[in-house]
Amino acid sequence: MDDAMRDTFARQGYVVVPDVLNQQQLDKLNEVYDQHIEELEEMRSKGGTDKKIRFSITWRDTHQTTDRHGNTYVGRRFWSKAYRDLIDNETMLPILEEILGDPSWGHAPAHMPAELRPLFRLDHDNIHYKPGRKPTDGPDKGGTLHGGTGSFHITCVYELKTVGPDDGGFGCVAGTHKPANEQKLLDIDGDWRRNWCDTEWTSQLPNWDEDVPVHRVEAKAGDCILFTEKLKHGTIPWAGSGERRTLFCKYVPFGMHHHDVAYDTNDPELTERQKRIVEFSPCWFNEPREDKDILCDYSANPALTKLHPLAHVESDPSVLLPGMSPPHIRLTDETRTMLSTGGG
Ligand SMILES: O=C(O)CCC(=O)C(=O)O
Repeated sequence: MDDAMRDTFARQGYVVVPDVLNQQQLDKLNEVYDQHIEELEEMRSKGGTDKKIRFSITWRDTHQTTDRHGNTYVGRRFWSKAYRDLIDNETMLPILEEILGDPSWGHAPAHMPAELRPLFRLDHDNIHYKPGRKPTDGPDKGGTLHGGTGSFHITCVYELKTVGPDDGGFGCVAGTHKPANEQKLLDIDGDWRRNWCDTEWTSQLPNWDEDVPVHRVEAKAGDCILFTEKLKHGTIPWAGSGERRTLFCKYVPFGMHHHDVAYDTNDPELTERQKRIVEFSPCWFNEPREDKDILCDYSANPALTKLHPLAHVESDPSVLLPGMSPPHIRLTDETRTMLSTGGG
């Protein structure tokens, strides 16, 4: 990451990294994507599913997996080599290492030992598709704003087709990854989560604070929008005549649970580095979300909840870059009490 990119990311909470994927990579990704869209169209025509909704293409081959730490779960696989290669894309890898490894950005807990800092993890990934819009299509409401300053994951958004200025897709409220700006948004009267963007089908609240502008983010096929999930962001209704084909890879620092999709680390097609990035951490600085534990059976896998000996209740804010926020260390009340009283 050069200094200009670093400054942009620090100021806006996102940056567009140009030309991350070349034409050959795009062709390979799109070719496999085509096959899955065909399957989807078939399913939809049988099931009568609404054609206009935004959706994730989530189904994958899954396999019973036992990882290096002795945890057993059902793990998903990637569609093809082109998709596996996104896990550790050569351009994004050093950027991810820096932002998830250096606690000054507010993603890695300050108490994480230096040797663990480069060991970020792919927490989960999503694949989004929207068909090109036709004049006969009904309204599209897009999505609500979400994300918040206590988050600690960051996302690589790979565009497989160009997103033009009025097409829609990824949008955000620039700068709201910093608590002072987030507060300006929270102070706006009205339902700013829903009414954040002017489009044919949605409108922004008239009293919007201009200090926190909404950005509609354009990108060429092959660009990667990198954003921090501290930033308020959402989906702008799709108005493009072409398809939206977007891949989201969501990464967390070492030892931080977020959504915790399990991957099949025994997939022989993964390289050693890819395996390392998709496998669960051997011990943790926070604890799993109770509402997400359907993804992985933590009770059967105690190693998925084993705390790192240096786990703390809070991350020291003194290490942060100006204006940034520390990660929220999610812990059960019981663990908090245990750590606060010097146990463990
Ligand atoms: O690009 C988009 O549609 C927004 C994605 C989003 O909201 C997310 O990844 O959390």
